[in-house]
Amino acid sequence: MTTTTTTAHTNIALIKYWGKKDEHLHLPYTDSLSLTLDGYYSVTTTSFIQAPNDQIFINHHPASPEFFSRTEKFLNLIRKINHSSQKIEVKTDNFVPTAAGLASSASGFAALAGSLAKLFQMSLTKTELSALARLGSGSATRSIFGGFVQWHQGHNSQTSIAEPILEKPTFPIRLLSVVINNQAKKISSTTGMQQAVATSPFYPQWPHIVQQDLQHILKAIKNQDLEQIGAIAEANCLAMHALNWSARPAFSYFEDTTYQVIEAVKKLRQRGYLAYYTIDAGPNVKIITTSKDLLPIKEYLQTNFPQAQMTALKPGPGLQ
Ligand code: 2P0
Repeated sequence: MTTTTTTAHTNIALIKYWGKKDEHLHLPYTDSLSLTLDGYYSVTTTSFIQAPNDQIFINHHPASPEFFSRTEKFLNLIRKINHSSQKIEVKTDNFVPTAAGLASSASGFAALAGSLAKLFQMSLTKTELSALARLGSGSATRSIFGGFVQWHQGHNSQTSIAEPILEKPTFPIRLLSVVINNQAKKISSTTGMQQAVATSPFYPQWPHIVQQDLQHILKAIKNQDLEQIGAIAEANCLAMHALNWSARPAFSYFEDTTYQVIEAVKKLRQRGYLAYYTIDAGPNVKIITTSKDLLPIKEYLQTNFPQAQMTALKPGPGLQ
C-alpha cells in the first residue's frame, strides 16, 4: 500500500493535561480525561514519494515552516522506527479551527499516526497507536479512541497510553463550542505548560488535584451524572488556568469576552439549565450541557454574543 487515508476526531479534555515530565517523549505529569467530539476532525492522507524532501500540505496549501518542521520531526521518528529513508507526502484537511484552543493538534497527529502506521504496515493495536500519536502531540494520545478516554501518564513510552472509558455514552451529553477568536493563540500549549511547570508555585499541587478530580469524574461517568461531570470539569479547568495566572511571569489565555461568556454560563445555571464551561489554551469557551438544554443555551449566547461562532457537538468516534 503506498497511499493511506485516516480520519481522527478532536477531543476536549475534561481533566486537563498540563505539564510534561519528559519533553521529548511527551510523558505528562498526570493522567487526563477527555471526550472525543463528532464535529471537529482531521483527514490525513500519506503516500511514499520519489522526491528529495517531504511534501506537507494543510487544507490544500503548503504547510507553514512551523507546521512543516513539527510534522517532519514526527515523520523522521516513524522512519527511524521502520528503518526507512523514504520521503513522504502528507495531505491534511483540518475541519477544526486551527490553533484556536480547539486542539487541532489532537486530531491532526492522531490521524497522521494512524495513516503512517498503515503506510508502513506497522500492524499496531489502538493502544499502541495511542502511544505513537503521543509522540506527535500529547492530546493526540486520547483521539485514538471515541467517547470518554483516559490517558494514563505512564512512566515510559510504552505505558503512557490511552484507554477507552466509555466509547459510546448513552446519556445525552452535548458540548457547545463558542469561538470568540479564531486567531492562533499567542502562547503555544507546549510553551505555556513549560512555563507553568517551571515557575508556578502551585504546580506541586496539580498532580493531587488531578488525581482527585479524576477519581470523582470516573464515578460521575459511571453514574451518568452530567451535573457532576460538568462541575468537576469546570473546577479542573480553573485549576489549570490558575497555574498560568500564578506563573512568573504570569500569563493568561482568557480575553475579555471569555470572562463575559463565563458569566453568561453562570447566569444560565442560575436559571436552571445544566451548563458548565471548560477552556483550553485559548480564549474560546466550550459549554458542557445536555441535549435538552442545548438549544435555549445556544439561543441565549447567540443573542448576547452575536460575533461568536457556535457549534454543537456530540460524543464522537475513535480513529477511522
Ligand atoms: C488538554 N491541552 O488536556 C490540554 C488542556 C490544552 C489545554 O493538550 O506539547 O497540543 O503537543 O503535547 O497536546 C494541548 O496541548 O501539547 C493540550 P503538546 P498539546 O487537552
